[in-house]
Amino acid sequence: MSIFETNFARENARYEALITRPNKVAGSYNGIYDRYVHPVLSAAHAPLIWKYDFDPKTNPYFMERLGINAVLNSGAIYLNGKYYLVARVEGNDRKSFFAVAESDSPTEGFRFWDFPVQLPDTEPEETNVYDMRLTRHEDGWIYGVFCSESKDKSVNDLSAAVAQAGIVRTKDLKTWERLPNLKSKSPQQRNVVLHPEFVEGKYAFYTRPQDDFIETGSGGGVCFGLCEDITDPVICTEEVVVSPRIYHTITEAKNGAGAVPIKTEKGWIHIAHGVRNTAAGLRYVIYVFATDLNDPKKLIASPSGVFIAPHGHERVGDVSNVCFTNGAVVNEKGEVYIYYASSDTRVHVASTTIDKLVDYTFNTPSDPLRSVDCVKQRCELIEKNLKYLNK
Ligand code: M1P
Repeated sequence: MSIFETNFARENARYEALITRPNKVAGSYNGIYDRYVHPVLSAAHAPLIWKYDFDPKTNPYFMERLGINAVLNSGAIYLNGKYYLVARVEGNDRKSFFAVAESDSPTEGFRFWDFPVQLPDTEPEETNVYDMRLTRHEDGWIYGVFCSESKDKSVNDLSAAVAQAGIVRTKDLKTWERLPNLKSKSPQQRNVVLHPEFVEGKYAFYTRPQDDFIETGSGGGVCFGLCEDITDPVICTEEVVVSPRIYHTITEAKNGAGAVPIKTEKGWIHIAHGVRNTAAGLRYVIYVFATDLNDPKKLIASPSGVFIAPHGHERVGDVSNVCFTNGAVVNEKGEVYIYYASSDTRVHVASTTIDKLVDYTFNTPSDPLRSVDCVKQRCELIEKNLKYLNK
């Protein structure tokens, strides 16, 4: 066999083994959700045809020509019995794009379609796109809202950028119509999510106003605003804070909406991310809050602290100490699958049920915000348990 043939056969076998590898629940337990042993997507899940030139004449060593660096923050949708992830794929060139991976199972077997999403090129200044949230809206469209990033030409700094919310819509995840970027009063927006239902007859967005590309500055947290016309998307109401940043909590530095809110009998459940600063840099974790069914900007439950934090090998990657989600699905059995990325490098899944998520959201005490009160809160639990044990 030629070098090309040997290398091709080995890499193809490795790829197929990876895609068909069974996944299983990991050992850690909290009663709230299960984690899984293997990521559901990673750079190694990128099809070989995306990376290699398959012609032995022009690529005798079977060498990567266009490498993939990472597969991370993934939108998710459950359609006609199949699970679809619209992942952020980052090439070796640092540019991200979107690609659809499909599976019959929520926890394994995700295989990318042959071609990535080819977004209509309607924003000439746009350099990078990432982190799509997929909303199945009651108007009949599936919307993808993502970060559209361009260079900030107002300052003489090569790393200065502007983040805006890009919007596309589709019926089949294959053909995508691009709508104008969302306009709001904030100079920058990232982590914008479209609510799945009309609110007061209007489209409703969870936004994250920010003064700067990295720092949210005066931005008070995850906000909510309405929009009259999705084809000319402008936030026409005041952006009111729904889930605030709070001193000495997991949202102190910033936070952002994550998965599209999940409708339950008790309220909309939001799975978001919170960021705090540490001596080792920013730490991103996933947290949960709930809003009122009839008024989705009204916060009605705030379970204390972390829902998912990076564990073990999840803690290390291109941007270490990060857990981030922008996609979760619910199937007809009431099972919930939360797709989260670790350290901007790979995508994992955590599974739970609507019943457990509701129990977690509405029965986990909220953060009393001071150590002394946290001790009281814990002592109350201990006293209750001791009474129960000594009964
Ligand atoms: O690197 C961590 C995350 O940083 C950003 O999130 P935020 O806007 O809250 O800082 C996003 O760019 C996200 O893609 C990334 O995972």
